Amino acid sequence: MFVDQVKIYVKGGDGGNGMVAFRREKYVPDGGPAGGDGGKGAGVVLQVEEGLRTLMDFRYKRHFKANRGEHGMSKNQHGRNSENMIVKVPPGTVVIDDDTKETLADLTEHGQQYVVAKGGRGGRGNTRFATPRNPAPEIAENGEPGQERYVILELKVLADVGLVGFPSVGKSTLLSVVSAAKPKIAEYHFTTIVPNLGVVETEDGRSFVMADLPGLIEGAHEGVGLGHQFLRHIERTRVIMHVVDMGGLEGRDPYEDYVTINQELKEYNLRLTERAQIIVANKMDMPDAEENLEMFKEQVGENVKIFPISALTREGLRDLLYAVADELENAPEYPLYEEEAIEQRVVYKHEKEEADFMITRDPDGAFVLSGENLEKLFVMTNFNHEESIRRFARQLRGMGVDEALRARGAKDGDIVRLQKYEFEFVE
Ligand SMILES: Nc1nc2c(ncn2[C@@H]2O[C@H](COP(=O)(O)OP(=O)(O)OP(=O)(O)O)[C@@H](O)[C@H]2O)c(=O)[nH]1
Ligand SMILES: [Mg+2]
Repeated sequence: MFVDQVKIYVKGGDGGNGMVAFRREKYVPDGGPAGGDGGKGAGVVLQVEEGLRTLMDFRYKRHFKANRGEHGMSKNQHGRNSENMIVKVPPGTVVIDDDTKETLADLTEHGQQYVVAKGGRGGRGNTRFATPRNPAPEIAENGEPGQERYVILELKVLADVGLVGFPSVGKSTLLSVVSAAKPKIAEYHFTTIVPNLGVVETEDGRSFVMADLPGLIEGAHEGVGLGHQFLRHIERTRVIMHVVDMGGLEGRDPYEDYVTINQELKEYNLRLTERAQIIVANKMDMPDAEENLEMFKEQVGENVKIFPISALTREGLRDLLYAVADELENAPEYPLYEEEAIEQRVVYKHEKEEADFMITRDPDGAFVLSGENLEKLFVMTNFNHEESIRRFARQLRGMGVDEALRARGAKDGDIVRLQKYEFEFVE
């Protein structure tokens, strides 16, 4: 099975900062605290969109950063929460954490959502820190940082479009020029022995999956040649591109070929004839091609769509791909019964249990503090206010940081680093 895969970076919006402010009333020099809370940062939300078939859109945009919450304001006004950022994904998208390789979500139903990066909560303003003992605190929190990570999106794709035709008509060549697939191409028959899939994008930004199948010959439905086992793959596709060689080099008659292949499809499974079929008249760069095409047109009649192209010179591809994308928009799905029993994967999520902090030493002897919880506490501290800083020091003590530093041999005046900041260890 062909897997489309892309790695993206997601970051939830940081929460807005809480504010330190005081009421200013006439004749009251220092009113009560009046700093509002920051708003919540937006999450990055993956949402299933039925119409999408591939992860092509992520080729161009791989970074998704949601908006931060608005900062708290004076007069106890809270900052606004930010709206989640919705990122559309095709049904069948599996979300994997790039670090842990853990499956985070398996998105299948239209509209299904998964918060892939949570937004941070808003920091509290100083009003929230008022107590009877400290009625006018100069303490506010900064917003909580939004979650950030790299995730892998994976999509197992089935072909939307199947290329059928006699051997050597140019099916693999066509796939190779409209997608990044690199199928083997050669002038001998049955070069392709397994189907190759490629993601195709039209100039107007639509995309679909095309399968290049081994050549069919007369009797394929009975197991002649290689095509038989691959007729199965055609069953899944919703549009058939029937490639006909207009070069006429091997003395074969394009119309006869065309009739033979259609007969094979029909004998194999009647329902294959219900598929929308687009005729691709290939090798139009050859000397006799125009003449052959005219004759072919007369033979097949009026109401069959024919797209003359040359996979070699890449002529006519744009219109052909547009026509395929148009057909796909209207074509029904053809579920295979054997695929009904798609395994329903249950996703078990476990939040990482982590130590609150870690202590290491830099070569210069400084103690280095790290750890997700500690760093979060740090960025949520408003260092503009002495009182906020003292609160941070208390929180560190509460987490056992002082004790642990002492145990590692820290003495009064030693340097302690946290991210790019330095403190002095004070006994
Ligand atoms: N002149 C010309 N030659 C082409 C064109 N497209 C393909 N060919 C040649 O035709 C030969 C067969 O091409 P393939 O793409 O391997 O054909 P295929 O239909 O995939 O063949 P099988 O895999 O064997 O069924 C190669 O030598 C190609 O270079 C075209 O538009 N013009
Ligand atoms: Mg081939």
